[in-house]
Amino acid sequence: MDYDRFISIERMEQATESLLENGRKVGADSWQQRVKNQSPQCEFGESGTCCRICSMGPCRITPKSPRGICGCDVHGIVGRNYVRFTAGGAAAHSDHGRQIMHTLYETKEGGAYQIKDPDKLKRIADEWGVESEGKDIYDLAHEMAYKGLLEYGKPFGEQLFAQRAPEHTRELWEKAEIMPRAIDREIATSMHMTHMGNSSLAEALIRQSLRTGLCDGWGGSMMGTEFSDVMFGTPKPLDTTANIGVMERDMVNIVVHGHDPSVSEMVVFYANDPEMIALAKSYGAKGINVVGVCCTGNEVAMRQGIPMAGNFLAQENIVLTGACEAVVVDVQCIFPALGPLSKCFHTKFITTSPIARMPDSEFIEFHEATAAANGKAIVKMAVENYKNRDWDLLNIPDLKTEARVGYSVEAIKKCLDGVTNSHVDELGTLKPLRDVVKAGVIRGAVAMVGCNNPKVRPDTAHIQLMKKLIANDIIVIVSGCSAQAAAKAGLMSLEAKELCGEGLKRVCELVGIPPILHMGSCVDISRMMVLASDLSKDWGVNISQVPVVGCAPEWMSEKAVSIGNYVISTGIDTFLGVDPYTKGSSEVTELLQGEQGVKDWVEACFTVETDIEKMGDMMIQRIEDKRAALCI
Ligand code: BF8
Ligand code: SF4
Repeated sequence: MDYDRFISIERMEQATESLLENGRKVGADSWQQRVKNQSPQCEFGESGTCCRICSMGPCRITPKSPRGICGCDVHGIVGRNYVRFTAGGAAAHSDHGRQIMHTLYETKEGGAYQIKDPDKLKRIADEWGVESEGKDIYDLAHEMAYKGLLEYGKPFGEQLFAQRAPEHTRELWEKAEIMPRAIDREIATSMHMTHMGNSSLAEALIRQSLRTGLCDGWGGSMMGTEFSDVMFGTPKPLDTTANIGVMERDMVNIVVHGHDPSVSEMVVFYANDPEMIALAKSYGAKGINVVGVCCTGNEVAMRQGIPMAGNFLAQENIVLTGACEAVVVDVQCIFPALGPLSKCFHTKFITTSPIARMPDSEFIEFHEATAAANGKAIVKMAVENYKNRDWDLLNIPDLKTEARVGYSVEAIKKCLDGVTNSHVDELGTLKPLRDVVKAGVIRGAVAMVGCNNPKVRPDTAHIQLMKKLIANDIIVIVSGCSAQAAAKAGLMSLEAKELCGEGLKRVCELVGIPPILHMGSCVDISRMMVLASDLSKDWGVNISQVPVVGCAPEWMSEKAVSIGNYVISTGIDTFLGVDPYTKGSSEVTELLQGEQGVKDWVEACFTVETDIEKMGDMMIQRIEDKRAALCI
């Protein structure tokens, strides 16, 4: 199959339509149909004004009934719902981080999990005050894993990684009383505060939301990212492919989906095992093709060059091709619909985590200690399923793009350093980036993140905004499903420089980068925090002054709310395309979006805007305002 330079939304939609047609032949359900079944959606839920925290409720706030049975007003109800939304997201991200720390604890010489980036481990040990000199690298890994796990429940003190933030940011956190403590404590406090008969003061609830977000972004997520790099390698630029056409007609297709790379790394390893490849050939396949969906897809794309088959709302499409031997999932963002859907085809739906158990799946429990055997069993099950394919149902749309991925902070510094020869230290420097932004060759940066949501025409907001921003010389850094939207459209190829303004185009040519930089999965938004923090220190200005904004135009998950809280707490204005169920309270809306709340505490706030063109204009304006304030 040839590669497409760029793929339009319309072509992707036509492909989806042909896949849905495939599904109709076998009586498959679809999210498109379920959206119709669920419409109209509940307005109380949407505005955040329904409380069912105790069984005197549910209480719904209307002009006729302005208080719940306990007397809680609308601001308390909306605020409590918002804290719980955040806590759910922080718990998910941080538990993923915890899993990574357990995997780190299982590393050993010659074992299933090893240390691929020992220098990074030593650097973090140094930051955490752990002596690494003269220690066996695996002893150090185990010591660091133990110390990292204590970050979840230590009785006193703040998150160790919070020390990375600039002095000024830390002062703001102290003053606002949002410095993140132990991760489990912030999540438990959020649940406790919102129990019936506790906090109903909106301001206190929003402060706790920020603090809980921070324990995720500068705690659990950051550990997830940093120690995944230590074990699986710190991403460097590499080429891969994207969109549904990465499924191969004559190969065993295994889709890895979810978030935790501990599982997918093993699947990728055994898909390359000569014994497994020989087995696949014995069934008539040409080999084994592993492709990724959602953030697991990002993880293995960034480190192994595994093709990215699709993002959140494309997950059913993968099965609908009829070419999928197995969908192997770990945790988060997995549609329970995949169970019944896989039954309409020959696909094996393999769940692996006790955290994500689903009906109609085959459960192969994945343990760090037995990872190799588990990984091999999964690949074998997929290979043996090739013979059950119904060739009449095969429909792989002809859509495939090229993408360059792998821009960790380390990789970005190295790329920039290579151009200027301003070799400062072995880790490189952000000075060239600062200089081109100062000179106005690049006007600024947008960190675009988050999901798809049927409330927004899938991928349109991501793609439309990215095109507008790069045309205006604004570089875009991406993660999660936003990254995959870019890759599917071809915006992550070097060719995408043709869509840029003159300044950004020159930089892309000189440095040899695409204008949209893939920084990884959603836990990797912590990379963006480190980048912003390093840039601000290098520049000698506060993070809130750097011409950078955040954006989640199609977000849907609790994790995205947690992310939003830590991104604004870090000093980065953030634009949302979907309201976080807060519009029912003028007080909560003012705290999150106005001048008097979070803006005052942490120098950044949210803007909610559903008109995409308008949102793009507002982000460009915000970047220009920040430039003007810096007199650049
Ligand atoms: O953590 S962007 S749909 S896959 S929540 Fe989920 Fe959203 Fe995708 Fe990754 Ni992030
Ligand atoms: Fe109703 Fe108050 Fe109970 Fe919520 S906590 S359900 S508002 S009585």
